[in-house]
Amino acid sequence: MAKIEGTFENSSSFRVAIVIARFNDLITSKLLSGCLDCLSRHGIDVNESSNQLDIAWVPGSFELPIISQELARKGKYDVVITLGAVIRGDTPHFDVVVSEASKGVATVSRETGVPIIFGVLTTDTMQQALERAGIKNNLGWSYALQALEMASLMNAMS
Ligand code: INI
Repeated sequence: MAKIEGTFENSSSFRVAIVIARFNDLITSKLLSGCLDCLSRHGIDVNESSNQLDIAWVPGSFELPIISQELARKGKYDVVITLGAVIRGDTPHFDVVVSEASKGVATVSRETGVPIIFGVLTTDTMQQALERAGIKNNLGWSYALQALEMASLMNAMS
């Protein structure tokens, strides 16, 4: 029996791309902080001069898939992390943005073979988003951890 799983032993060697939405940047910038903290604590150079990390900004979560696709196709990254925040409020636009972002990210990941982490908060209120972006917990940290696990798991599969 083969037990195939990701570990955190070689995390410091991975090359990571982050694609982050400017929409709701009060939230997404906090997710980014948590994400960078996790990557840094796992040995990844997150400084401006890093050759292990690139960060691309997009207007909103709707645009996450296309830029993730461009980055994944470069063959340079072990994993791509998307960061966004879609807050329901009263608008049906919410469903469109969330649906396209989630389906798009899943499709790009399967088609390129590069793991792409869906780090998009989907909440009913700004308060809930703030709670998940640092007031109670910072899910950006979790998304980075999931990225390192998936990068390792993909290596284990090859
Ligand atoms: N983009 C988000 O990331 N979050 C939102 O809550 C949001 N809302 O509510 O509209 C949002 N819209 C912008 C969208 O992602 C695109 O950038 C825009 O439609 C241009 O394509």
